[in-house]
Amino acid sequence: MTSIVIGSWTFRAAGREEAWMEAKVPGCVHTDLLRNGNIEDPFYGTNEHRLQWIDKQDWEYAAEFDAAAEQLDDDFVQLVFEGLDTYADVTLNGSRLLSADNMFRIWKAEVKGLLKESGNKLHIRFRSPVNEDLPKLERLGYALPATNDQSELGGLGDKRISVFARKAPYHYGWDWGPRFVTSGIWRPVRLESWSGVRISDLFIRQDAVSAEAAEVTAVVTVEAAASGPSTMVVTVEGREHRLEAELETGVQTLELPIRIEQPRLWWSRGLGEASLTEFQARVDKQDGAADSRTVRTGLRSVRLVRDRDEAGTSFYFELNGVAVFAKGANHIPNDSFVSEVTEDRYRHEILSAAEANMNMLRIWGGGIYEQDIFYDLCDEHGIMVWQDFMFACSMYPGDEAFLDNVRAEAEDNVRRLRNHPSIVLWCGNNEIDSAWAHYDENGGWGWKKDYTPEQRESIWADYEAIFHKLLPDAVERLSPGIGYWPSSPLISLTEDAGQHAYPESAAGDVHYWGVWHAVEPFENYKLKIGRFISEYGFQSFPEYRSVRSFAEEADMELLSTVMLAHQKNGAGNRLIKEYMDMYLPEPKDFPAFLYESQILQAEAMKMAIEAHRRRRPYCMGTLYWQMNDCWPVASWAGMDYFGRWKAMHYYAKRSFRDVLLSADRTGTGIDLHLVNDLQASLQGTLKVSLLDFSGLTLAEREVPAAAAGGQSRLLLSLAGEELLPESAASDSVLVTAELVAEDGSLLAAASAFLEGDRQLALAPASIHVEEIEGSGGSRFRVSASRLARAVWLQSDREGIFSDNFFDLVPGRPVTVAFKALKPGAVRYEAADAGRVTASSMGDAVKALAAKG
Ligand code: BMA
Repeated sequence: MTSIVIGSWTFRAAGREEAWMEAKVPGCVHTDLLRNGNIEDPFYGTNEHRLQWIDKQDWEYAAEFDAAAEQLDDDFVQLVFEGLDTYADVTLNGSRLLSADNMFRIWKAEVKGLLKESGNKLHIRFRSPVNEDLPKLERLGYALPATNDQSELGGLGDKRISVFARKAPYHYGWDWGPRFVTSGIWRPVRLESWSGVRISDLFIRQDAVSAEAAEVTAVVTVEAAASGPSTMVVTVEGREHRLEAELETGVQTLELPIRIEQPRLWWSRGLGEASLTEFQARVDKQDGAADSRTVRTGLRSVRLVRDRDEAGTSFYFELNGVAVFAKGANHIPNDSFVSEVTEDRYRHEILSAAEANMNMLRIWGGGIYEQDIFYDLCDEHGIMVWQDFMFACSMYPGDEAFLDNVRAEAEDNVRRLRNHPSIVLWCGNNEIDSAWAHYDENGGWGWKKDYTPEQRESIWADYEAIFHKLLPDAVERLSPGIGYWPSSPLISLTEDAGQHAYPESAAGDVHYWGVWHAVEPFENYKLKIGRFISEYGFQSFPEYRSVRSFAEEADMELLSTVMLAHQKNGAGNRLIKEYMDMYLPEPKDFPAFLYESQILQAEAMKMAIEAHRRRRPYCMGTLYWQMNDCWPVASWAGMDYFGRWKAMHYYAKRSFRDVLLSADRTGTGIDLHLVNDLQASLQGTLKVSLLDFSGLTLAEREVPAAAAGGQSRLLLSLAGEELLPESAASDSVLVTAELVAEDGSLLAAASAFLEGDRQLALAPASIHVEEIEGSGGSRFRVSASRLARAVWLQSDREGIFSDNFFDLVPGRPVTVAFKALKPGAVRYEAADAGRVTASSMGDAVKALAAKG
């Protein structure tokens, strides 16, 4: 098969006869307009509001290309469009090829008869998604709920039309994302040709995998120009497996069972190597035609276990027979303009997940089915993927054309992604079952109230057709063995009120938003624990440097127009302030406020993550909302749009460690827990100290400590006199705990204060950062003469520290390393941090600044 990419394109507004401008494909209209200097940076200030005209307009893209002689001679020639966003009419040399209506599908057209040797003219007209879908709303006669669709901002009043388009839902705005309803060619366009025979798909179906043997079937889709005898050989790990087959003209599937003894298994990070195995299939026809194709997969068995137990029903992933505690976050697209996400940005994201000890990411249903590289990286780094289909927080139409479109979308994507060992679950949608709450009159988000009983039944029937029938059928047919979960969150499909999840459900997965949306205290994270918590979160601001990318100095206040434009969750900025007044000392200025907002978020998430992990095995998964951002904004993300780790990402790295010592301030004292996510058991000594803020040891204690593989246990409860001798003041002491192995190595550490941050006797820091000689600016010794709370190290180069936002105890200096991603590299490498400065909470507090 020969394949060339059609790479050189121009574009212009349709129907205006303006000059053609250079376009970048893959790309979209917004970024093409920006590159040509026709619009200003969409992310800057309030520019978003002025760019809403773009989606009311049709756009045209054109390319001229030559076809290689051998392609013209081939039996079959196809144009393959991997992604057209969204309503597109395509012509080649004036002849109509196809009309597309789904961003998530792969579109193909036979072009053999139309192709010339040179000067082929490919033309795509993108019809405005707004003009296209408004009539569909008219025709339906009533609106469908679409909570996050920012139609007003788009100038459409209350006409929320996102649900009619098979297009990334977040393009229409979300509670962390701007409204940029793009159009364009968002994935490559290729000219593909072949003669004789070709392998158009190779699927390694994993029928039964264990440590003894992997029984797989190579499912090979073969297209033949003519019938005739052939030999297929599948090579894996140097061994050839053969099948003689009589091919028919056209498309057929050949299946070849293969047994691999003692396979190298694919494990998620923390449990073992993420070993990958390559399979090559080759078909040789007796008439001389031949083709081959290679795929990479990981051999593993995976199962979503939902078994009844004394507490309810379990919900966990079993990988190669081992129960896995899932640790990670929810992923959204890395950019409002998805084709702007370079491979290095993907590398940074997935490496950041692995570096922070995660083993799972949920690709949330309001974005896109991700690019191949996302899954490749997850495969390589042992990050399991919970894959939503792209439906979120809305009800969808269910007419036949819509269903057919969704079916084709599901087939394209499940087929494209099914060799990735990282994908452990397909999930129908985000939050729709619980938002509509069909069987609970007063449940859900109040959507049902707007509809007559007939309308309700019809809307729900449409829902069931997609999420209880069409999507599970596609997964079962195309990726057998991988679990399907209809909606997140959900208890189970009981078809009664018991179906819809609530935060304390003892079955299914839960989303807990009482903290944040319902302004409940952080401490409720310790109470509202489900079997698998697939969402919970707390907002913060990006750091000062990132805020300055969209705001001027004059905009730097919480309720300025620009800061509010970069906060998409109505009450968000006020909520951050409210919680800060509850938990942290008042910051001295706006930069200090930004910093404290990050500590606030990090402390909230630490409380949640560790509470979830301590409840293992009742709870077996914790995925916070949200991993990343699609533009610079105040949001629940742990790393900002520029990939800069917020305090939260560093905190998550500590709280997700496979061996965790967790210090829980209970109200009466401090409990020390040990959580062991490893398969092997642990043994050691727990060394506990009480220190004052000058570093003086006030009390010490040692107890033996052990935990079996996969166990969480309470090691020690400290209270009363034992915790705090009369001579000491609770506002200026901390408890440190270390788990030390028999050979003296440190297995885990934790610390806790006896009071909240508002009560602590903090002081401005005098932190000493000393570069370690010979480290080329990549390693530092950090020390303080008095306790420094939440020490923030800042470098003037981009990169990550091995640790940051930590409490620094006098007499206990720490060494930190600085690493960065080299372009094209697959891991972080030691790098020169440039100038490094350090500050702490004591420097941010208003009362202390006034004194100083
Ligand atoms: C959950 C997510 C998103 C949303 C987030 C914060 O509901 O599924 O829809 O962005 O909460 O509100």
